[in-house]
Amino acid sequence: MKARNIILAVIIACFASSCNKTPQVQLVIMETDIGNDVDDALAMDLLYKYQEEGRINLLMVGVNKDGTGSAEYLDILNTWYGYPDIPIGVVRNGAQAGPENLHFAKKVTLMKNEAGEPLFARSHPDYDNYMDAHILYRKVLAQQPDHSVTIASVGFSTNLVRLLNTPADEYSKLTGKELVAKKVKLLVTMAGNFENPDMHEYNVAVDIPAAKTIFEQWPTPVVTSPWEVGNAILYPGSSIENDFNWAKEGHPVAEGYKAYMEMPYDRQTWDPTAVLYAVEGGDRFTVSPAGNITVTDEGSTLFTPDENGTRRYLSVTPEQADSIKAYFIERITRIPVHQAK
Ligand SMILES: [Ca+2]
Repeated sequence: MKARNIILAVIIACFASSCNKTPQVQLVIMETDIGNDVDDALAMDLLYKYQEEGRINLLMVGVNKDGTGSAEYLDILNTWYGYPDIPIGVVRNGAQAGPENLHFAKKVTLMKNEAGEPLFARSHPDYDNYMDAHILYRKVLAQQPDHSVTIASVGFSTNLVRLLNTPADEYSKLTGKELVAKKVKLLVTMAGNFENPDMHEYNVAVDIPAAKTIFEQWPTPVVTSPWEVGNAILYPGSSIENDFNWAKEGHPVAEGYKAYMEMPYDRQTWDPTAVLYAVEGGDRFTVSPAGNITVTDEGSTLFTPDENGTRRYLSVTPEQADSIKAYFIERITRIPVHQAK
């Protein structure tokens, strides 16, 4: 083939395979009540794996569980996975204000090695001085392109409502609601139950007024992965026992899993399903038509189809559940790049 023809062939091949497109790095924010249930930790693992693959830029993590244990555990995770400077914002006087219980994340922060030193390294151990999450959102969002950020919210909606209610400040002239409308593309929540209206799903029930505000007033599209989705996909305790032996000095997610309940147990993957949708979209799920979601005073979530609505919820067939479960195991058991060095 003559040189000119080779160049032509390459150009044609490029068009055919879209090789001229650079893969888009998604801008993602995680909002978590990590410490209450271990699925938040599995969800964080998924996010770090997407980050190391160059598929996302995790801009910040907001914590909506009171106390410093959650932030300290997230600092451990950020450090262990090789991203020590992902900023963490916290809640003060949130929905679970009061003395902090000895939750699984707190237990991991207290773990020691054989020499009696902390088992896991920290990077920013000034947890009492972490920024309020709803203000950190303003700082971070103000720097992003318009309509570019996806938020995955897998705990209570306290910080997100506080963000909506913020006034203009040093970071942006916009109100919180205006800033969200301008910068955020999509909010994905783990919340609600659309199979059983009598069930008051935990993330909704702990802060019902906040959940009401989010589903009824949040100014971007919202997709929620409800209780029944994560309930259909159980992460196997046998994987925690068998698939992490490569982590000779401890794995902060596997240690958290073992500290959460008596082993072995299989656990629902509520929060990982929300993260999966936030990053990869709906291909692995069944997505409802557009509609509206309301939250009752008791904490039930009700869906009304409406072609002009901006709310949707996920469901899974048994086949989809099996496929997502295998996908989660494959990704979560993978050695992070930072640990393989
Ligand atoms: Ca959670």
